[in-house]
Amino acid sequence: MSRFAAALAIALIPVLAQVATPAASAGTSCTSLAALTMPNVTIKSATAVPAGPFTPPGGQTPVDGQPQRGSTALTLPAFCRVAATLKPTSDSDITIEVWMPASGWNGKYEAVGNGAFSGSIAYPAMMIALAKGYATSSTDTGHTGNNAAFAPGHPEKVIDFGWRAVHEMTIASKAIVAAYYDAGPKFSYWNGCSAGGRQAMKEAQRFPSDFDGIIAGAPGLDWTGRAAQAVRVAKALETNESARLSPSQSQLLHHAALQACDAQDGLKDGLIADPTRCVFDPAVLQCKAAATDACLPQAQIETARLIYSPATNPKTRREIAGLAPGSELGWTQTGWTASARATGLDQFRFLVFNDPAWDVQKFNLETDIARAEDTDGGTINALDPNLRPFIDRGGKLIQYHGWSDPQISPFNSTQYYTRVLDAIGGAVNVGNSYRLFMAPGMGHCAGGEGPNAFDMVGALEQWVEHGNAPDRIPASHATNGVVDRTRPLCPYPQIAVYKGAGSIDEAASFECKAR
Ligand SMILES: [Ca+2]
Repeated sequence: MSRFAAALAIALIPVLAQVATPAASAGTSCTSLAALTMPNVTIKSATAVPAGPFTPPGGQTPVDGQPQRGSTALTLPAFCRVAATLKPTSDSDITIEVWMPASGWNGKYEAVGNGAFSGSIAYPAMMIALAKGYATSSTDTGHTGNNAAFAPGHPEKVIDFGWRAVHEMTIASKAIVAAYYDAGPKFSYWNGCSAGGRQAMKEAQRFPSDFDGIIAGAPGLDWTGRAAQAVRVAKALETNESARLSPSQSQLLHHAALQACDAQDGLKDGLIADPTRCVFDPAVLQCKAAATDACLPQAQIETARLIYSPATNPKTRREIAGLAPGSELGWTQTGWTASARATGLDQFRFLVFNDPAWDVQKFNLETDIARAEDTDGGTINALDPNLRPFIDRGGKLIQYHGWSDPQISPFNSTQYYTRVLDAIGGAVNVGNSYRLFMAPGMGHCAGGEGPNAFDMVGALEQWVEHGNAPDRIPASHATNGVVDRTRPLCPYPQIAVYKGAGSIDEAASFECKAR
């Protein structure tokens, strides 16, 4: 037991004694949590929220079960809502919320992740978890606002954002759950995508005992490499309007990429199942004479090549991934997504150069990839391939990534997976604990032309609680709310291979196979 945990246990004794029958008097026991004392934790409020429609601060609510901004409130069961401030250092100011069902708790804890530079509680994801019966929590990662202006002069806040806020939140949340129910969670899970996927990997790498199971969606694990790529492309296009790709040119490029690689995976279905084998040269679209809508000028060919192309960290020789063929419909006219550009710009001006006036035109490919990685020093980047401690304690990790992600390159996921195999001994050792599921045609955490809806939490629970490793995970695609295709997602490097009979829109017609 750590010093912190020992102090916590002592602090909890009087509280637990008061909570004799938590299920029968949940309201009372909820408000009594306000008196809970823990080192470096200040409980700000403990409120019994009645069942009914709930609109969180900021109005963010889930849409179709996805934690995106929406307009309708979700009806939630009655729950205990605890808000607390954590100060693991004198410069820390970490806000967390912990929500616990007043009745019908499934005995589990599901922590949820953030996006980009975070800076706010992920209420929509908490609402989804709570509605399913989980105790759940989220943190603002130690600052407010979705940018990195907090960073200069605040190295401890950078660490809080990098990994400490999530870890401290997890420790405090488990204690609050234990105090409320008079029993800690039977199982603890992490569920996050994008920045939340990066947080997932950080937990698996640094704190192997925090979670029994971890879901890492589209992880921004090469945070500085992604920042460099987005800024590299923005630099080339922001002052050179004539080299940008219009939406119709991106569409043209997308069709050409499909033309080159769709059938290569064994089935012409509008999806590139294995972009690692896709050899696509945008030059096939080069205008032969005067430019028309059906061809691309030389400048646009070069832009496409730039967006696909990897760079290299000149110091480590590690590849910094470009985007995959098939992702073109998600590109913006200045390259990667606006969020990727904004996050990249903030990384350099606030965290690398400590100069709010730094602009993408100052980016130097030869020096700044390494400089960004060195400056970070593994604080935000989640590149450590040693998952051995997490695996040895029995942890399970499901990682997923859309192949058409225009925001965080899917090659980040495949490259990291390969590095883990290299580091700790091959697929046989790793496959019982860590599996990667690549989703053809899926965008960033959601959306896209490919099947992009699935139940990762359910798959993880089967693995953790019943020992059923996910050999295939059912996924579906819907148009206007109507499912028009189902397809299994397969553990990488397997892909879903058509059996040769039956509908290509039915998952049953496919098997997961290595090619
Ligand atoms: Ca195909």
